Amino acid sequence: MIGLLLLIIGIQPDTLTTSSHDLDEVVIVSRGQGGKRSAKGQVATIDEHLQELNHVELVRRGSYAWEPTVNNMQTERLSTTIDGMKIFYACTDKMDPVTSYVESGNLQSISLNSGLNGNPQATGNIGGALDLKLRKAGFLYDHRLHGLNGLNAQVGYETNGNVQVYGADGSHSSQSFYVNGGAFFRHADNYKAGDGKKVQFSQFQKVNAFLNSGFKFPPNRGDGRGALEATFIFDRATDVGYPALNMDVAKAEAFITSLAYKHLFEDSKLESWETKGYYNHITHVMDDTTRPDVEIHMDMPGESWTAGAYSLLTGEYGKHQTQLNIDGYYNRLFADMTMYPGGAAPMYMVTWPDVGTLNVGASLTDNIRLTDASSLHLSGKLSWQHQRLNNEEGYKALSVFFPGMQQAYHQTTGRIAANYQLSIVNSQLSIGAGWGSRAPTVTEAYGYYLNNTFDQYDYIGNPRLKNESAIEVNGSYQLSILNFQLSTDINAFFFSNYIIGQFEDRLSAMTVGAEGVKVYGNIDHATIANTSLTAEWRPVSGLRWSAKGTYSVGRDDEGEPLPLIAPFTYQSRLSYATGPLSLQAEVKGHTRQAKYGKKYGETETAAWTIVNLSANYQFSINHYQLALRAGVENLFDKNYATYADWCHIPQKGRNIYVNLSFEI
Ligand SMILES: [Cu+2]
Repeated sequence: MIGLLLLIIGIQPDTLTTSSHDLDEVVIVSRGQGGKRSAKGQVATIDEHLQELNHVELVRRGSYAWEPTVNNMQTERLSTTIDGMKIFYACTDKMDPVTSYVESGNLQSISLNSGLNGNPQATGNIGGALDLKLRKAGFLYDHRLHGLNGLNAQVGYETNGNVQVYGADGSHSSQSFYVNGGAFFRHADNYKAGDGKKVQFSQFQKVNAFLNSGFKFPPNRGDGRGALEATFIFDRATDVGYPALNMDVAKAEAFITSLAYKHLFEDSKLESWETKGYYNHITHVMDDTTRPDVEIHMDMPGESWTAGAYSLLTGEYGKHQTQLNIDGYYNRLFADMTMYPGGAAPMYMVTWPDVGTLNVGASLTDNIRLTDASSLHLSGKLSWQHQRLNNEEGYKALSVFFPGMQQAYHQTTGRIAANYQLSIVNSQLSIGAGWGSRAPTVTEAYGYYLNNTFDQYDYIGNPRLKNESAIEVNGSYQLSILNFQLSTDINAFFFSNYIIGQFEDRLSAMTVGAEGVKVYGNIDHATIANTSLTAEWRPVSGLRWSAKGTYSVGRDDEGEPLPLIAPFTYQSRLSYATGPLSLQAEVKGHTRQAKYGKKYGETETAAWTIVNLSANYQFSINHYQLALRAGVENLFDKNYATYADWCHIPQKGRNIYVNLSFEI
């Protein structure tokens, strides 16, 4: 309710999405009306919220910290920002995608820009750009004399894995000041797969606390108003199991903070000018001490520090709505490994050689209203980065494989995208094209003997990699007739210098049980294409049926399938709402993954189908608003794994959940 009454610092630059709504897909995390949302409501994990987005799939290594993919591309080809802030994960094994360092309670929504049309702060986003929008109470926009207070709490339970969720937050808003903050706790034991068998090492625990506040300066005559905003998030996961990997996590901790000054103009073509400075620090500590039969015990910590700033100017003149952004960040990544072979001296290795990356960029976005029925969206960004290997030992170790390698490198990357939209009578058409490039990641360029359980190879980075680039073409069409809606969309990415691990027979593996060594390399070209078809029918008021099918292909330069490309996936939902009660039944699954990346160590995944049921009841007691949600996931207790389940770890068997949220 508070969310409806308040507006976040007057007019947000986010309102741009109204003129480019088809390019931007949003899932609502917080309370409020409308939009896509998870059947579990606010209590759902960030990963469950992300599942609601088109183009998004999740790679699972356990029941915590799933890795989002967009258009069948993983982290390396995506940009993930938190309110425009850059943040980089600290695990050499990708156990901690940055989406794992926030909680549902922190967020208002998650927005996705598919493909090369990124948000202003995005860099390296060939597949897409996710921006996690923080939930700020915001200033009161009307002329109330007294401030407004809100309290909100959630409690949830799930039978499979004994999952417990507790969250509470409070807010206070007035015309010139707001503050909101809260805490979140999640606990899960090992879950059971469809055959009733416990999946060992699938437990986790997480605590999260956040605080946002804003202060508005008194108005300057004719010059608008300025406001200061501060954000603080602390997130800590402990005892996290990864059944698909050889190790677990003792601690994954993030400290995220920012301070922004925003100026809102009056009677001007300029709308707002926001300048934000931020800092975040991630500590990631892996742990294999709870695992039985560990041949060589290992310590593998990783750390990531990022400090940055951006300045975003938004304006509107005539038919143009324009955003100009300048940003810069400095990130440091360090990871090392100590092996303790029984009876011998410990072995020490630097796996990420304290790489310092300085990146600066400038971007321009323009939404042009051509006519009442058509618009053109243009966006472009140019970035330059400098990287230095600050750890001598790591630099020397890698130099053995790459004689003459430098201790510092620099790259220039860019992206440009155009999209044309046309509405005619009851249909909407959109076509777009773009080009973009990305620099190799720290793992791809400088990683040292990083074991990958997906194909059982040890990976070594390659400092001589060229930038990867891609041309994207996309199109979508939507037709609405009476209460029936049909939409289709298609996109294709034509890569040059696609970066992927390649066999290196001359080196032998370091990890016990590894098949061999791969070194990252550029392959001349590769293609990824995705298409989807969605139908929606509302025969009578309250009743809604929808169905969606997606199909993707990925090919390397020899025509062989790329790994982790979704087979045909489908989902159908039937929902009924009457007054405060809504009910939903869902069927989802995918066909056998026939075209799997055999060349890249992927093995085939079988077809599966599951049924989920959910119910939502909204009511009030003494002016307190309550929402009760309950449901069954995997109703028939199927034992299955999706193509994106790392090493085919089984998904949850039947799971009954119930959660209650209330607000005052
Ligand atoms: Cu890790």
